[in-house]
Amino acid sequence: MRIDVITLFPDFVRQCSEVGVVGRAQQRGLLQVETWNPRDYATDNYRTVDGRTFGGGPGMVMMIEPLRALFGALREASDEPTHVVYLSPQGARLTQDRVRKLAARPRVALLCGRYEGVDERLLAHEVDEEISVGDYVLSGGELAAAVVIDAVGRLQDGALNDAQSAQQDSFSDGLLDCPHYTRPETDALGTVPPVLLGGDHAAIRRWRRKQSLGRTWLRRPDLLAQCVLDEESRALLDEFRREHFAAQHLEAGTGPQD
Ligand code: 4HQ
Repeated sequence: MRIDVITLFPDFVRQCSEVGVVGRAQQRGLLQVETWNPRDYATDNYRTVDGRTFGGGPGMVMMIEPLRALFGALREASDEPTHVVYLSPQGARLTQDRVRKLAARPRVALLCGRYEGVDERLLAHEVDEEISVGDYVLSGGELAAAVVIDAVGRLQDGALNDAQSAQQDSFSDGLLDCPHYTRPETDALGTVPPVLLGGDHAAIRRWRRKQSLGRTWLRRPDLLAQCVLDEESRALLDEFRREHFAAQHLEAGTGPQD
């Protein structure tokens, strides 16, 4: 897939996308990230890309004209239609579901705003989808775009090896990830759950599923409420809850009878 990023800071976005799994996906030709700088499409001597906001008040707004010219060039240069995303706190929250849908498209353009954002008329005309990476304010859309590139890039076929498999991720089934451990087996900080050392793969799968369910119940009940659990999952979650309450009573030196 190809991602075009429209940004006043192309070097920053490119550097963000060149590391790790997603950088490797680009080297393998699974993902292509290109940048477009609105400043290159400004027509005055100062290469102006922003103007004062009508109605007064502080802050600048990215102007229509350079972006119109840029989108003209971008669409001219693409053989396929491009799905255009504007990153902003007013957008729909980015979820793994949205990431999957974007990852399935052949071409996506990410429009990064600086200052107070982009003239609304340009957005209405060029943008297909507005996405937010969370309810906080960034100083520009670049970091949000880097988040999208990373999450989408790693889902490209061949980007992850078996060990990294996307199926094991948090959210791949709507649940949080289970805990992970590595050497040493025993440490001053504690011991590894024995089931993980035993080599009983069915028991390990069951334990991991139970932890995923339990952690989602403890930490993100909102996510759990969205899940349809089969009978085995409900049983595992019940088991987790019983163990959780038993451990709590043990800690408090009380029992369910108190
Ligand atoms: N901004 N999710 C304001 C964000 C943001 C977010 C990007 C700041 C756009 C104009 N983008 N500019 N949160 O805070 O995506």
